[in-house]
Amino acid sequence: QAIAMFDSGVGGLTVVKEVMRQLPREKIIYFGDTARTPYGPRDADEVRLFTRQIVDYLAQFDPKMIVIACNTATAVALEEVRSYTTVPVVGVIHPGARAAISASQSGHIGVIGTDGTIRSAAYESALKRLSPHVKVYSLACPLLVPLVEKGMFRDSSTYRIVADSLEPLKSTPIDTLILGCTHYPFLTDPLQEVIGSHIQLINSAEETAREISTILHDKGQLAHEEDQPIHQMFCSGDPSMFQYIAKQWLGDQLESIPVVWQVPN
Ligand code: DGN
Repeated sequence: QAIAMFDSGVGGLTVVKEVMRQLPREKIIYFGDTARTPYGPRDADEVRLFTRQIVDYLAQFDPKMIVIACNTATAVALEEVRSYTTVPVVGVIHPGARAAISASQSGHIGVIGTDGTIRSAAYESALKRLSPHVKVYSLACPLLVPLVEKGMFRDSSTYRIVADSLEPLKSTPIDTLILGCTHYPFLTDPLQEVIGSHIQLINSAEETAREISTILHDKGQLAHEEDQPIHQMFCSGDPSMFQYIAKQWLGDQLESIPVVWQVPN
């Protein structure tokens, strides 16, 4: 049985990479909704509808777990997905919040994400539940996801857009910045350069993969040592850019692991 993961596009591949690293025996079935990206500007009901369609699509593979590798969908649909599925459902917001709380010394934490994620205030509530006195500085950066979907990770215009987007955080006392969108780790270099090396960037993938591992371990469902997974990747739009980005990002792992590329109808 596989771990089913999805995102509005290529962003969730940042979580896939970490799951492949921590749990190399697990089979992954990934769906990127590249035809309908970005989810950030859409209203919550529409994101919940798309999420339901993708979860229904993934159900045909009888996965042992569903990972919502998208902050926007986690923010508005996690509880609902849990209500209509029987397998464990993992989101990316609580793991990211946990990682930020343990990383921050000052308790001043920045969060960047899509409009939808920031509007939902899901990080703020998750952070405050873990540590009530923490101060949260939230900022929507709607221009960043389209750059990633176009594969523009280090272009000079990317640096300019990242600098303009982060400007409002420059005057805050944050020591930690949560990348509250799974697309943003693709932009780690420009983000770190613009915000400064004194600020720690938090990518929720590592902590999310740990949570996946703990749940599977506790349920006795971890893959066996001898399993050789063949991953399956799907996208709803043109697969060429998706495939190009996935190969760039997952490079090393893909050399040793065969991947089946498919586009659902
Ligand atoms: N990767 C998604 C997230 O983590 O919120 C967002 C993408 C989007 O569709 N804007």
